[in-house]
Amino acid sequence: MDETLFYVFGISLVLSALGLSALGLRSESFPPNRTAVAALIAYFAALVGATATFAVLNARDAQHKRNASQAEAAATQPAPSGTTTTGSTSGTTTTAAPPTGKATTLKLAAVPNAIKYDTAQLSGKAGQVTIDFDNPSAALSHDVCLEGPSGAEIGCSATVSGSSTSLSENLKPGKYTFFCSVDSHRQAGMEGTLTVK
Ligand SMILES: [Cu+2]
Repeated sequence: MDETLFYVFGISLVLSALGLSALGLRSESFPPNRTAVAALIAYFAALVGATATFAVLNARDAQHKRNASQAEAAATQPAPSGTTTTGSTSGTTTTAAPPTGKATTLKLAAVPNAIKYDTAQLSGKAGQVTIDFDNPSAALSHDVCLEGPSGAEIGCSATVSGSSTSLSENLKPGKYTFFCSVDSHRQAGMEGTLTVK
């Protein structure tokens, strides 16, 4: 909306009113006839109407601009940190929180005919953790035992050769050690770390 139009009509109205009153005060014969009166009335009515119209349009335009800039500001502004943090945190928590009692099953195997596991790193979620252990060597017996973060032994699977077994324990978050308790297999390096989150 062009604001100058509003001022043009407004100023014209004021000047016309001043000119008309000057004419009316000076001249006895003014207005000269009915047609002139009607024309003057129409002229003023048009000017007043136009001025009012543009005043309204300008006001509406300004309001729109205010609304737009407010909306823009709201969009640009980072959403209230409280809301964002709460939203994302609760979302993450729902997915990442260790639901107590959720079972994890891990695979572990002995390297054939060696005093060695196939991995030194296992990880699982807090709750019931089961280690499925496979020992393919018929001539070498192995088992899998768990030691807690404090170094206390938690439990051992059966000792197997050429077959599988499993060890299942309810574990809290922490770092555990899994190892083979047969002979001096652990000392030979048959151990690893189980990380529970
Ligand atoms: Cu062993």
